[in-house]
Amino acid sequence: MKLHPVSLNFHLQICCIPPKKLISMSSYTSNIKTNHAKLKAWVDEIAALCKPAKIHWCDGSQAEADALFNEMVASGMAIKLNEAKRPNSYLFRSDTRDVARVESRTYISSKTKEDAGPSNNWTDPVELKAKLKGLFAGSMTGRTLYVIPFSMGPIGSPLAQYGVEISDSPYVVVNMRVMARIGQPVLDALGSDKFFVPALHSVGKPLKAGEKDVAWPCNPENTYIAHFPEERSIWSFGSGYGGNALLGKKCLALRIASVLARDEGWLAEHMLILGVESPTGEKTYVTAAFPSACGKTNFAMLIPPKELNGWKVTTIGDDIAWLKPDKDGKRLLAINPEAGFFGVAPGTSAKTNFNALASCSKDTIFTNVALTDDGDVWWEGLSKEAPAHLIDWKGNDWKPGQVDKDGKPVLAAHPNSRFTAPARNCPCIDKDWENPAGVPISAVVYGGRRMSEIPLVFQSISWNHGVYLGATLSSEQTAAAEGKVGSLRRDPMAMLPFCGYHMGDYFGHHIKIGKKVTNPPAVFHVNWFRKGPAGEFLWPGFGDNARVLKWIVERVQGIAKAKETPLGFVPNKEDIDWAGLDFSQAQWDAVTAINRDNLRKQTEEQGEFFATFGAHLPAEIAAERERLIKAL
Ligand code: O2Y
Ligand code: MN
Repeated sequence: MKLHPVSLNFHLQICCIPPKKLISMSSYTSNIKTNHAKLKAWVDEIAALCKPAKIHWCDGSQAEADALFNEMVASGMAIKLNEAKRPNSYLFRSDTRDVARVESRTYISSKTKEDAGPSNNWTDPVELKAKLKGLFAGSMTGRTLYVIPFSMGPIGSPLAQYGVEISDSPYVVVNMRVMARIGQPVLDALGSDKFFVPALHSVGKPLKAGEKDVAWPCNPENTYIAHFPEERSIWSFGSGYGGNALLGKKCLALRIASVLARDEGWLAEHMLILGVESPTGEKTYVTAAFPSACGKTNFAMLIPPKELNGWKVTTIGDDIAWLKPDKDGKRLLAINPEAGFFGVAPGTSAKTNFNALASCSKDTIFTNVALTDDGDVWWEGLSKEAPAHLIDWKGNDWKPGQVDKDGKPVLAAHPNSRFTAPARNCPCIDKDWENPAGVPISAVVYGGRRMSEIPLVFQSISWNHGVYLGATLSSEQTAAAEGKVGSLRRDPMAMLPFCGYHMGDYFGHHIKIGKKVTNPPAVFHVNWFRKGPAGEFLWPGFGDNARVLKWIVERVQGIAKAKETPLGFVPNKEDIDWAGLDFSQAQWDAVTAINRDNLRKQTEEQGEFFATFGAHLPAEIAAERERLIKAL
């Protein structure tokens, strides 16, 4: 990979900023203390297996992060961005073979295949552990082993979970520092014997004596993202990217946490959490699950149209929610276990998501976006016009309109390029986003990308009907690479790649949770993506989704009206606030129309999907489907 010198202009600009004292990792000593015998023994055991050159216990301080970034800039792994334009921010370029989560190499290695269920890759845990031990043996030779104690959730919260990631990637350390709470406060919370999830990670590229490192070490031929649910442990080998390597996120906060939640009576969900504040200051919290590429981060941070006088949206989280019954068994309380956003960059702009853009205006780690000549970042969709010259995500010169040898456009940023930004930088972050008690959840929203049949919004008639809506969540494919364009990808509760056990049992667990609280959240289904005969979107989306959100909140409050249909409760046009939007009755009819015959056919087709869960499918879910078929 080529690392380009950035332009003179950029150098002139950063020269005007007084240089930060350059601390190096070799002169940095973390002052960290623990008397957790099990943790120390685990670190010793892994060090003996992986044979690192050094061990560093991370304290999570700014000085430590500075030293790590300095080392990565010096080695060519990172590029410091223009301090005047993007303070305290860095750009990384991954190996071109290591650019996304790899579901085909992700395993739920429970004791039995039955417990992993039909939606997960499974290998016998004894066999997989033996294979992984072979791969990890000596894998950190020539590298530093970093010990990263981390908390998912505010430290000390009754809803938080602790983990310790061992990784040989300094990129992982600096990302984990943004995405979770790390360092001494976590060790203090762990005390001498508290439970933690051991999460082992190696890029799988040992360095021989004198061997020069590459900018992004990885081992794509031998990548494994393995979860051992009974042991509550994670072993990840060969990839340094995103969800494969930042083990607090998908691996702990969803796959392992879903198992903990099943066993302990709570929910670990692939859901954003937002707050809706009415003009009178009343706050209602809502969670929402959308399959990938359905605009979750945009919805979590939406800005309502100014004409919706005084209605505001605040963000608790954009990806994961943990929900627990409160001590009186009345309602569900939720936290966002994360501390940052690992957002997809392309398509993010001041128009689509002003708040996400503001979140990454400083203190941000960018991966696989393009570099501008003045040391800033750019990606497709950030501005209408691309700059006249860029260095693309592969490190090559790039000009607008560039095509490859087959005539295909060359992208400046990888489609899965990311920003890792602290949640505290988000202008609309909720004042209670770190409240250790969590926030009360009044509504759950499931959303799919459906071009026809499914109306803009409807409300379930009961919690169990809501579980059925989540279980049948699906999206039509948008890109040929993901499957046949337009074909339905079923993604129950948007958890298909993230549930750590049998999905049928997971539906049953949702049903049980509904019975554990006297006031379970109301459940809604939304579809922003309905299209007209010419392929045009029928709903404006983005900020106008706040109109739907307002109806949802007013339904919960018992204010808004709706009509009963076989699908559930659907608003009449007059039940929605149209201030500032000219939307005709015909447009409304088109975006909410129900074709009973087509819907019945689709509901009947769910039978094949449900059959894959065998006896694990709860009778309540089967009954909801039967009821709908009859009603249609
Ligand atoms: O490719 C990756 O590793 C990122 S995947 C991701 C990142 C942030 C939030 N959600 C997701 C996802 O796949 O759901
Ligand atoms: Mn996600």
